[in-house]
Order: sequence, then C-alpha cells, then structure tokens
Amino acid sequence: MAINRRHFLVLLGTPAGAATLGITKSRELPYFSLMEPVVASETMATSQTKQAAAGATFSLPPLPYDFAALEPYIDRETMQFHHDRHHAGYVRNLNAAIDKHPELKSLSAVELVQQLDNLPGDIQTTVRNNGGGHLNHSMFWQIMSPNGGGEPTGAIATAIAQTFGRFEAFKHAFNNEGKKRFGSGWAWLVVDSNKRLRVMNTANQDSPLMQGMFPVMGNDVWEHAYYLTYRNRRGDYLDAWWNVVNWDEVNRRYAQAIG
Ligand code: MN3
Repeated sequence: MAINRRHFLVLLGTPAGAATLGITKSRELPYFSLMEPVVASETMATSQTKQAAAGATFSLPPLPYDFAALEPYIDRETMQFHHDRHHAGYVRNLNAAIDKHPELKSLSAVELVQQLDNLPGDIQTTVRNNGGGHLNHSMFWQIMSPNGGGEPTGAIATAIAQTFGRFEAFKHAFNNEGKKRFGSGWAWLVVDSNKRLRVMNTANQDSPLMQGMFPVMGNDVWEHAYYLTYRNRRGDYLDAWWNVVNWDEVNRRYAQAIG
C-alpha cells in the first residue's frame, strides 16, 4: 500500500486523527526520553559520528557503564558484542529501512512500532524486528546497573506486592515468562491499558508497545545475551540477572507508565 506523508500523519495523530484513534505523539510518551541522543562514550563516538555524518535518523545510545561493569553476572565480552554489534545492527537496519521512505523520518521509533500496520509493506518486517530491537535494547541498558539488585523500592515495590504478593513470587512469574519463551525473545513486566501490572513474553524483538502495553522492565532471553557465560542454562542467567536490576530506573519508567 502506498502511503503518503499526509495520510500517514493523519493516521498517526494530527488533531483529527488523534481524537479518532487515541494516539499520542511520541514527544508526550515516556519512552521518548530514552531515544534522545546522549553524550557518546569514547567507545561509540566513532559510530555515532558516522551516523550523524550520514544524517541517520536513529543512533546507538552509549552504554551508561563499562562493558565489564555488570560482572560477574554479565561478562564483558557479552556486553561488548551485545551493544556494539547486535544493538548497532538493529539501528543500522532500521535506518536503512527508513532511508527508503524519507517521509517517515520525522517519526520516533515508538511511533513506528506502534503503527506497523500503517507502514509501507516493504519495510514492515524490518521495522518490526529492528525498531523493536532498538527500543528494547535502549531500555535494557538503562534498567541495569552495577549498583543494582536487591529488593525493589518505591512505588514499583508496592505495585509488585499488590499484584504478585511476595517479591519471590514476582521473580518466579517473570522468570517463567523467560523460560517458556521458545527460541529468542523477551520476558516483560508491563503496564497494560487498565494501568495494571502484568508479566508476559514476546518473540524475537517484538515490543509490548506493539500490543498497546508499556514495557516497565524486560530481560533479553536471546542466547546472545547469556551464552558465553551461561551456555544453555537460561534459567541460571534469569536468576542471576536480578543482581543488576536498576530499581531507580524501573521506578522512573513505572511512574511514566501510570502517569
Ligand atoms: Mn539482545
């Protein structure tokens, strides 16, 4: 289906379209702040400079800590390949898709994945996989921290207790989503359209945003996220991952999701 810019923007939520479809422009969405370019780390400076020079729409956000910062739970080499190769690849592929349809360049990654069905057919799958991959990983780096772990704090602790009972029960439910995802995907804690917490999983790089839910936190259960250290023991990785969860960032996302 050919779709021109005006038609697309109406679908997306210029005033008339927004009222009909209930769509929010990305700058009002909590996710958008994660997509803003931040100061490049030394490691990624070259890549970001190249992307900027090429006028790329999306860029790889730098890791907010060193590659080895999450050891022993996630090893340095895994982090380096995961960020510099895998995430960089999603950004590169997403930009290549959008380059084919420059009329889409004004849209955020969130808007793109929330409107997959309205995108030109030749890039729908690419945007689904790589736009989803870009958003998922941009969240993932932020919700982990070398100072993370321990029990949840703040409003998310209260909400988890109300929804799941004890923290151990929540961890079990979340990890179970990761264990039962056959093949590659993500385990999630989301806020649904009724502002309720839920655990779920998605295949591949699908985002809960594609189902109208807001991802509060998610764990990557692709083998590239754990195989160097944990080999086939996905369950051990899921258990260890709680030692690096950045509850401050999870709380920030939860506040935006329900706000
Ligand atoms: Mn990954």
